[in-house]
Amino acid sequence: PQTIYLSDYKAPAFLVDQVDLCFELFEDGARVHSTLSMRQNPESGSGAPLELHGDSLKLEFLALNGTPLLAGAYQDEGDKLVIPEVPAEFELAVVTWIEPQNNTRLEGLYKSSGMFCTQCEAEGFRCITYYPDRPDVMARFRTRVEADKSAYPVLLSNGNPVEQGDLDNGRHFVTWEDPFPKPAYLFALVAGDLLEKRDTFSTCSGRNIELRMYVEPRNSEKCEYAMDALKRSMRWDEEVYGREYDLDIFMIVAVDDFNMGAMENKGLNIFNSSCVLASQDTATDAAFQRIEAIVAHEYFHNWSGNRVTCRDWFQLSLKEGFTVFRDSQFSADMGSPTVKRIEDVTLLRTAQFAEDAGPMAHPIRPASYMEITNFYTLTIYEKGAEVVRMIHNLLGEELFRKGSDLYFERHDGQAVTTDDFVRAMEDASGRDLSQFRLWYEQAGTPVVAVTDDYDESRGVYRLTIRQSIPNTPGQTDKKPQHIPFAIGLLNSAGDPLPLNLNAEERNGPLERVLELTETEHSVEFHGLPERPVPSLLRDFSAPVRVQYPWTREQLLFLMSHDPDGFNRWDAGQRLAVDVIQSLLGAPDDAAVEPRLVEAYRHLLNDIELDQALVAKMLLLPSEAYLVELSDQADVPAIHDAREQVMKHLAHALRDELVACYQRNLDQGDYQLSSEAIARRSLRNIALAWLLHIDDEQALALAGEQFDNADNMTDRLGALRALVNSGFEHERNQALAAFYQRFSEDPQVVELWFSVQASSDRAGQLPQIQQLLQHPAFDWKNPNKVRSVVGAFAGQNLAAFHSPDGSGYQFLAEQVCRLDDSNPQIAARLVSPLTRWKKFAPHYCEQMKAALERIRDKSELSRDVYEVVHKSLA
Ligand code: BAL
Ligand code: ZN
Repeated sequence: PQTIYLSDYKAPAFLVDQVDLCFELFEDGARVHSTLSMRQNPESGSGAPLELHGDSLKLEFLALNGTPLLAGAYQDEGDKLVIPEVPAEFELAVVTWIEPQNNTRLEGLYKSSGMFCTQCEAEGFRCITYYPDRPDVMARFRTRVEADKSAYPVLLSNGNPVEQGDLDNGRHFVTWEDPFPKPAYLFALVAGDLLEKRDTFSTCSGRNIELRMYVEPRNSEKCEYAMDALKRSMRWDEEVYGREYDLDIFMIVAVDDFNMGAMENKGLNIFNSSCVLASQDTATDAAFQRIEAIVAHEYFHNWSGNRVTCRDWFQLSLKEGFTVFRDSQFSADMGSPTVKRIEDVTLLRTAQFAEDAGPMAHPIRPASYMEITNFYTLTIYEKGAEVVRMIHNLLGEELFRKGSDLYFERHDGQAVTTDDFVRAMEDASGRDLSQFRLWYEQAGTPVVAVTDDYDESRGVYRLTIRQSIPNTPGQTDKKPQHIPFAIGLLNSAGDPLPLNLNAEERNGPLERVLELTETEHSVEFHGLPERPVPSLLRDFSAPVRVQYPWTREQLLFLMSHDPDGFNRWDAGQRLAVDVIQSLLGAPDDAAVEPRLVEAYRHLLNDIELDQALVAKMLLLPSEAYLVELSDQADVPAIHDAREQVMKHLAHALRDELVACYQRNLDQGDYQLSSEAIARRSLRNIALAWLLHIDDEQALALAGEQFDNADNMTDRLGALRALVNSGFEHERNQALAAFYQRFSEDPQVVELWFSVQASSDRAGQLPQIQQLLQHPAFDWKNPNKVRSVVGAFAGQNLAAFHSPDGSGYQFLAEQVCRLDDSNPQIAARLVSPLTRWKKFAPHYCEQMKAALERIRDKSELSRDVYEVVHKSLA
């Protein structure tokens, strides 16, 4: 496959002003009539041939200005249609025949549970018709959809409906018009027998917007939460960013078969069912929160992505990083900012740092790619959001808002670059962000190493801070980056100290953001009668790894005294990591740090501290995070050490855990408040720990909770605890009962699969093989694949990294199998193998062999080719 370089970017030779589409939908295929009003781009030279992208299309007709083009007047080059000579302005008519019913890649137009739907980002529109399928070609779309009226009563596309009527043979049509020029990746079409839920939203300027959700009738009771979340998002975007919705209708459709989580098509967002449908009985608290965040994310794209879009796919983080930052601010405002920050950083440090240290590492604005769908990554999204967050923090709330207003105003209706975004921030604030731009160009997670010394005679405490950025594929000798590094100092009583930068200063602030710009930076704090304890990188002010020789004493101290909630949690995580790492390879009866036990005891008894934070602090660092922190990871050893600590804590704190469980039992109706979520979280953590040590009383509590729960968080919490216990009989009973109860609900069945596949007790390889044979498993449904194969390889680390290599071979087999039907999902599944160099030699060799096995498959897709070849390079 060809590599595409940012440095080769050229403006499009031709522009499209208007697209008129007509879709004739049938059971055996679809005919797509397209009429493009095109002209030469005045910004590029004349004389270039017209090149249109195409993928898996059957061309039925082609005409230029009304004259049919015969073979010889154009070249069909497989992925391109080339017409050597065209006038400066012209109309091109194209008719293609496609087969949505056989489209298993789920790119372009396809069928899911009997309905037609589309996914065009990044390059799916070319699977529908020949078109200049690049985001800097923006056109007005008018779309007529024709289909059988009884099978497909609902016919949707972008914009507003302008015409509809009946046709012969029981067919009907609806025509939609979108007044906003858009790139083809934002095109959408849906046709199906769908239930419509309606609501309205009155915008800040008093316009009434019709809100509509379309779902399969069986999901009728699962729409309310997403609809409310949509209204909250619309209001928030007005209040916080001054962004008002622009069309008269906003639609959301839920589909079961979907590669991504959701898609922000203009006025017609399409969602993976699992990211939008929810009810108390079927969705966990985490699912509700995820739905709120994704509904908001897709809605926010209407401005950050649709009104202002990307010039090319190298700029993907322009819309994704900014929109993730916006949805994360929104979620923080809707719940607990500290808990949201902990969740975001956990994902970043566990998975994005791993990506940034692996063979697929890339800057948030990559310089090259083979297959763009491989670049919908944690780096583009999550690190991209961290980079925007740093700009926000450097500028402050007010200037950041001024910058975003200027960005939207300056670039409304344009396709632009990340540099345009940064320039708007600079112009609005007067700040120079030239060095900051390196965050967009350099891959890899900066390491910030901190040392300190205290001069008792002068009362001066000095921090010396060195930054370095590791080499990544194709990038060495990196320049120092502009890192905002928030710090505070505490005295031995736990009070925050003023940060005086010289002997004259008296009442310095209690927190400072140091702006690191050089490789080495030194800063002195004056007027300190004793050696302080540093609180570093508060609220995780930059996406970096901090190294500092913390003692366990200091970590315990920060855990209970740091006024920064994030750093309190982080101190607990660092302490637990240190304790677990010290037990790697130790005998089963090796002593576990007693101060860790006491710290957890204190947490369990602390009813003053925000209980949502307590729930987060009680979670031990995950195996995946411990692997990420290792050099030559021996996963079974990591698993054993973590288990040893967990079991020790559970035994030592048994009575406190039972008390915590009892104290947090709900009285009254199910609620989704932060407080109620924290209570459920605490009691389910207590249950999980107790069942981990096969506590009989907890077994009874879990049984009762499982049978009587009035919500999915508690029912699944009990099921998960039973599945991860040694009570085999009860585990099997609960799994069978759960399946029987929910077998008709695909989303809950996905949970049922993933609870087993991610458990080292219920998800050993033979059991995984059985799950693949289960009648509810479906290779064509990405959610099912993710809930079994993805959960096994990504979450059940001890089983996946079985010393005999069987887990790796299994994954290689499934990747090869999927590559023929859905290469995008296949390429994502390869991910756990890509970091093979990070594991102990015995594992790393076998992982490499599994990658080679995939590499040697015949007719490998471009998606999988890129990941595998870069991993083996
Ligand atoms: N644009 C792809 C889905 C999303 O990030 O919203
Ligand atoms: Zn997005």
